[in-house]
Amino acid sequence: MRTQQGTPIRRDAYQPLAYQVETVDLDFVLDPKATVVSNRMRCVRNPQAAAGPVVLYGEALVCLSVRIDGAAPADGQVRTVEGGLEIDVDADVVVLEIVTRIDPSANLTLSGLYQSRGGYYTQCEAEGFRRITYFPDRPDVMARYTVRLEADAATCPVLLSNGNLLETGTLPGGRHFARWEDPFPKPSYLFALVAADLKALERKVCTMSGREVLLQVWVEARDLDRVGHAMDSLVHSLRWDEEVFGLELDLDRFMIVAVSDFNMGAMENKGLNIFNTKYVLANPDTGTDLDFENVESVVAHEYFHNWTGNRVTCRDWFQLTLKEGLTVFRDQQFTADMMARASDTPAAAASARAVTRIANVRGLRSGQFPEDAGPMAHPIRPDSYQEINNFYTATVYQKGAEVIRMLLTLLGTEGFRNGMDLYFSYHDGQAVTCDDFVGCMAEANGADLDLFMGWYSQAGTPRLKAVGHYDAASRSYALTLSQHTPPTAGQPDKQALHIPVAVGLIGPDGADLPLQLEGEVRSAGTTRVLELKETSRTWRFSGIEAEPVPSILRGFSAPVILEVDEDDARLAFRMAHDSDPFNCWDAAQRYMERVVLALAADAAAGRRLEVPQAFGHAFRALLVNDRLDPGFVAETLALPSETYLLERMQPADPAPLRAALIHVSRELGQALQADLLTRYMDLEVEGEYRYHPADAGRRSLRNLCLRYMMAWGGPTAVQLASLQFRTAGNMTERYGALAALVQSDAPERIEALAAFHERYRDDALVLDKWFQLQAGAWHWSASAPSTLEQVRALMGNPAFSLSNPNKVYALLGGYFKANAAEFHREDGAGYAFWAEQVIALNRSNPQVASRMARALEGWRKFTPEIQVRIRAALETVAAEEGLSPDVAEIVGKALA
Ligand code: B3K
Ligand code: ZN
Repeated sequence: MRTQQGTPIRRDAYQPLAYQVETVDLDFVLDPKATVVSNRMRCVRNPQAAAGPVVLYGEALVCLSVRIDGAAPADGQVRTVEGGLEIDVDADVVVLEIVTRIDPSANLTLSGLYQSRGGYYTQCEAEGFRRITYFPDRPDVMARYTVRLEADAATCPVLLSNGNLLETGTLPGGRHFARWEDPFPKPSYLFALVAADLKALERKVCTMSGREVLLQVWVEARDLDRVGHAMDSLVHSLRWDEEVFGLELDLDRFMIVAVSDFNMGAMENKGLNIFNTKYVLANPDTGTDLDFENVESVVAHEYFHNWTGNRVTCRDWFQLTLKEGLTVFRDQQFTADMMARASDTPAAAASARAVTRIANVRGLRSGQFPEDAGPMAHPIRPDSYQEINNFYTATVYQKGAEVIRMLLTLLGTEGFRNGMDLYFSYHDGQAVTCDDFVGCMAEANGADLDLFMGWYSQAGTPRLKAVGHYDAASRSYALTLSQHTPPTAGQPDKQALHIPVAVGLIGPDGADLPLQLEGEVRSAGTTRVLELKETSRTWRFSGIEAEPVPSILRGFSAPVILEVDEDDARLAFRMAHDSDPFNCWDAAQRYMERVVLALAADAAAGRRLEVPQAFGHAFRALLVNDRLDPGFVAETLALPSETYLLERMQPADPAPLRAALIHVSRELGQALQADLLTRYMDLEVEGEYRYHPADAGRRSLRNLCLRYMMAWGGPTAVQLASLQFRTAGNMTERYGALAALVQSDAPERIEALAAFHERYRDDALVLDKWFQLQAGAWHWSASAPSTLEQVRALMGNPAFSLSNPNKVYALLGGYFKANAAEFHREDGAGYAFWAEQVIALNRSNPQVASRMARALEGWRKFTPEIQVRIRAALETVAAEEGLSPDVAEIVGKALA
């Protein structure tokens, strides 16, 4: 049933199962070491499938008994096969009763049923349900569930599962039980249970059709003062989905539960979302503006899955982007709308939207572009995998969302909504494919999207080249767009894709020109979407009085790398005049990238580093422009991420890149000391903390000014940072000051880190920030201790634990993934440490181990000397006995 380990599972091998499950009745007698699960399934032959046995997957289960239609199985009727059981059945309908035993306390994988701080929690996506009971654990098996839970009443007073509560009661021996029923058929990956000592914040709201629903956010009692924002976010999400997509909550009760030990962000189990505490808990004293924003968007994301994922689900895991790309797109739109709605003026709203879009694209460029350029490159709908958990990727999620956004761009708001409506009208209650989704978009709009499907099958980031030519005699401007996608692992040949390219032309005075394409009778608008469907095509704009400056790919209308020949002066011009805020930001990023990479080349060659004066001027012009929204200015003045720059540097070399980044920061800090200080002083936010885009923008720019000041150094910067640290009224200011102080080697650095630790010593989530900040610390001065030594020392801190994913992501992830120059140190000690930790994690939690392993997958972009050292570390891990499929796939592909 399961192919041998190491052999990939292929998308084109999909076959429906011979037997589906109609109803499941589960009974859990919860016990830390010996939980007994009784499972009664009514299985029905699938007339569309080839004949075959009932296929039940199972992993880490002790089978206690099997009964078939109430009787013991005949000899040979039940076969144990690799990965589960097969049962031969003649009838069209059969009732199977299977009792198994599991050990939640020993389950460190955090997949299936496990324990966290004394409670019981589940995580079933993608294939965790088979670690709870034998089941056809595939998303195309949708069944109706009832669940009975029984546990110790003192330690687990709260018993939750999907759907509606039917009954509760007490039992002898200090035990109690609850019965739940989920009225909606669902795939097993959406099953959940929670049995723990929790308290709920509750709210009742009316849905659009006037039904009253109960919303609950369950947390440990001590955290109740931090759940208000999550509850508000849930209410906002519910309203937004009603208003924007006409989608209503379909249950009488919707629950969110927070748990400290969780592999990822959150999980959309039907009616019972389970969240990492990181994405539920936030109050001004413990959460930054970014935390507030993340809570809001993750709550929204999981809530939106109720329709895009749960009501309509995936036929198989290759279709993952069907629900993830679409739901990320929906949460991005929600965040942009929320930010805009909270803004005080239309200009502020536009700016807030741009800031959201910029954050999306920053994430794509630093997270997805490297993936597309490395050994894990895959289309948003992969063709094969060895371990599905490795495919919850930036490509499936973030690039998947960009693909949906392109559909919106091509079809318009109304056309897109019509496509969504058609999708639900055809497929509600079904498990479907990406073709079904795009088919609805095409049908609802009479559009031809055949070529567009290439985005689902082709891996790699397309290069879009733009070349313009102005002809003064005919007063016309010709714009030629060409596309080319470099080969990716296993996909040497690429075809042309359907790319929407939003374009504007800026006149010499900085104003957008009205656009009239050759053959049109009049001009229309100042931004036009050109649809590139071939390798290359030229568009001609007429009535252009003087040579314009083109602004290509406005709003980042496609997930491509834009190649356009622009000199520094033209970039500075666009920074000052591009009416598209995204492209204005992008011009600044391109300018910074060019300056930093040139300096890195100088550093590598041992030349003197000099920042061009014009760059300082362009930077200053943005810094002092108080007509611009501070949040937007903060985005434009923040250097491109090191991860993204490493991707752009050929060959990648972290040490000179870091030297260049430090040099640029110092030079800007010095040249602009006075302006930075003025801005810093002016941007202080008075009054009580509120999570609001305007305030968040001011705090963000103010903290950035502080970091530039600190980069240059000097006692004023240290004093200001210390003062901000000591007097901060909220976490955004406190953490911002700490992040600045960590750049210095003044005694205040140590004092602040100690004070922060002391204040939050019992607060796991805040301590994660403390770990992460130190793991990501740059080496600003020769006297600072090495980060690796610090990370090793921090692993000994009593608050650190390898079995808590948040701690691993903060400390080890902070070092491996967000501190390139320190991790790639010349002596290779960073890699030895990486191999040691990946091997240790592989034994307990393969999913977390695999995430850490991925830190080195892009190793072939580095210099030959660096590659030699990394190869040795990869080979050490590859040679390890008992490697999980998760880690084996990553290192195997990296070395292939
Ligand atoms: N669907 C889950 C992710 C499950 C990951 C399993 N390894 C969260 C989300 O995307 O909403
Ligand atoms: Zn999701």
